[in-house]
Amino acid sequence: MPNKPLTRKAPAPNPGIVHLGLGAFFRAHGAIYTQQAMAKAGGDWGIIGVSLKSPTTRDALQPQGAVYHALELAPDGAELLLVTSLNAVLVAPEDPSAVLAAMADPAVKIVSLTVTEKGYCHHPANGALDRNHPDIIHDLTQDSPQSSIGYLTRALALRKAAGIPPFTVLCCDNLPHNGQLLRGLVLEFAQSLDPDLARWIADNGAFPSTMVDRIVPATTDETRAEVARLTGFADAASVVHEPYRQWVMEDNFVGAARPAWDQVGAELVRDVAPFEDMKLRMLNASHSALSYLGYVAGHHTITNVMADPVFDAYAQRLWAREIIPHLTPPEGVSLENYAMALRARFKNPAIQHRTWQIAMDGSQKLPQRLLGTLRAARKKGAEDGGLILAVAGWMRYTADLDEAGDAIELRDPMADALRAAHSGMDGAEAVARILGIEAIFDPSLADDIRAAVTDAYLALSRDGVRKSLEAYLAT
Ligand code: CS2
Repeated sequence: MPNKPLTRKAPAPNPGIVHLGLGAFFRAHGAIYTQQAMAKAGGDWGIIGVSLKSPTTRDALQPQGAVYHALELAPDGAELLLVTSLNAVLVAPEDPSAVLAAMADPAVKIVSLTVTEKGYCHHPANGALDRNHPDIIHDLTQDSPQSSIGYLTRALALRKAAGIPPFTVLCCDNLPHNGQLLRGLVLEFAQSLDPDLARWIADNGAFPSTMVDRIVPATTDETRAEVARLTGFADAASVVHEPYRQWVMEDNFVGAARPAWDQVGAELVRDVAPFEDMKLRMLNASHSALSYLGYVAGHHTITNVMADPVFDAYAQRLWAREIIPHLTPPEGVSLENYAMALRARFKNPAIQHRTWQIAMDGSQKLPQRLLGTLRAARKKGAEDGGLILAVAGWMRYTADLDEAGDAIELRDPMADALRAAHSGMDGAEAVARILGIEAIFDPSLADDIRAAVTDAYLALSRDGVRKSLEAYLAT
């Protein structure tokens, strides 16, 4: 029997949120929390989703009334949810003024974002606005924006002009102090447009920091086929995710206006920093380390990497001896238990999370995931061989070929600079050149780790990943 077309049965909820960056992560995380919060406590919190680049998600969602299935995959079974919290989907480049109008609508109280690290047009090493970024150059001179910073600031200007309060800006990307960081970027951009606007945003705006967590691999044809098999519907926009989820946010919203996320499992706290440090430096750090080293060694998914005892032991030692000692746990949380839970999540055989996907955009991820911990370890003269291997593993991944001799598909906004660093260079020279990229490495840290990273890089290139990990584990 052919699959039925998916349609919306009940009316879409009235909008209260605009979300920039309608990828699989938000559809499997924030959109579900919001749906549950509306079901529990009511409120007009329908979400206008905005794709900043491509029409693909809109083209998938629109014909089915912006509803889709989320498939939760546990080691021992699957569970389906029909997600109905989206109100509409816009594609920014097709009609920037429609996006600005939605953001300037007084009914909209929150603009949330998952635009990935590189979507903030900032310098990863120090968080400053990248004024040479083509989108920022464009957005400072043209009314119709391209970047998320441009959209936020121009929409806030419209609200100021209309005499309505700003929306709360809710950053949901894996960046340290993400709210504070985004506030700084928006204020810097606004200052260049109009200092009065910058002052108004500083005085009236809110940029709560958040920690978001759920493993959401990219949807594939196989997962779409599985959703069709389970539901009987052809759903072009389904997402898959693990059972675990966490959302911790600073309780700082303009006019205290927000969905009752706290009634459906989100934690509203005064200080997000310990949660975000724990997540970025444990989950994301090991995710990146395992992805670079695993990818080069020929492992396609995190589950496969973790099924290899050498990688499993590497991850455990990294958490226990090189990361946890430099963290302050959130109150009541055991970091050892958190590590054990991570290990189980990474081993979930139902989740096919590709190392290639996680390895993407390393230049934007390294500082907050690995380099902060490395700096702390160096300062104390603490053990850091696993962190060094992770950094060297990333550099190895930016070289041409993996260990099987296949071309590495490097995806990174700095790919050209990284490739150039390797071109015609021997290993030590390539490492020195990459460590010289100041947008990633602060120069004093680069000097401090040069010798160790060079040794690790040469060992990885000469002996291979597995042998290098074995040698590390033997020390
Ligand atoms: C991953 C994250 O792709 C990546 O870089 O480390 O997307 C990770 O799966 C999430 O942060 C989990 O919450």
